[in-house]
Amino acid sequence: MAIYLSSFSCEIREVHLSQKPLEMIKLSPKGTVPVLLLPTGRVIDESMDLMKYVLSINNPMGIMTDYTQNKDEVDRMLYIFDNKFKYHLDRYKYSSRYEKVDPLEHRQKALKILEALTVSPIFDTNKNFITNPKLIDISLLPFVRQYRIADPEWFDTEMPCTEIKNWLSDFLDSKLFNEIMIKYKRWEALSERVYFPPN
Ligand SMILES: N[C@@H](CCC(=O)N[C@@H](CS)C(=O)NCC(=O)O)C(=O)O
Repeated sequence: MAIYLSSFSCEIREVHLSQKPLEMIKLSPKGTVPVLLLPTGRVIDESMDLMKYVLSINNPMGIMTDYTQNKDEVDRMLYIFDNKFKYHLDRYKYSSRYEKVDPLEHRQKALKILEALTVSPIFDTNKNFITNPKLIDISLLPFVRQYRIADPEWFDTEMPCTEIKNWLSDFLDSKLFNEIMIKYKRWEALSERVYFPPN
């Protein structure tokens, strides 16, 4: 979303995490996606660094205004989601991969974090996501989307936090989300180059 919104253009290589290409590991041995290779040879392999980089070059819609106006609170929330929320999300969504975890306990702990977000000054209670997305939207909504996917029926019918439900639903219906969710074939050394956004 940050690449798309910044009108940055890049070659995109779809990677299967079960078969990471050597070309990727050579650029970034820690083996996580995304990995962005710049023409200068610089490699950016943390999603937040990547977002901030492309948006610092071109930020036509003022996506970073929440960050410039309230940097400490945005950083605090990003940290909580990257660490605590992700921790509970993994144990809720993939509980069988962990020993002795109660997925519902982790669902509840993640819910508390979502509730805390809704009372933070950076949470846009006017829900301007569609016309006016902010860094906090494009960085946190993918986590919330995963939280819903773990049990869509519970999320849609019983999850008590309506602000979060509406926020996610605006996102899932948005042109932005639907234009960036493109299914790509796995990249191989001899594949034709594929560009994002598509021409
Ligand atoms: N802190 C990293 C985390 C990236 C991350 O964990 N990405 C996942 C996919 S969403 C991944 O590449 N996992 C590696 C694996 O499953 O082997 C970032 O924000 O870029």
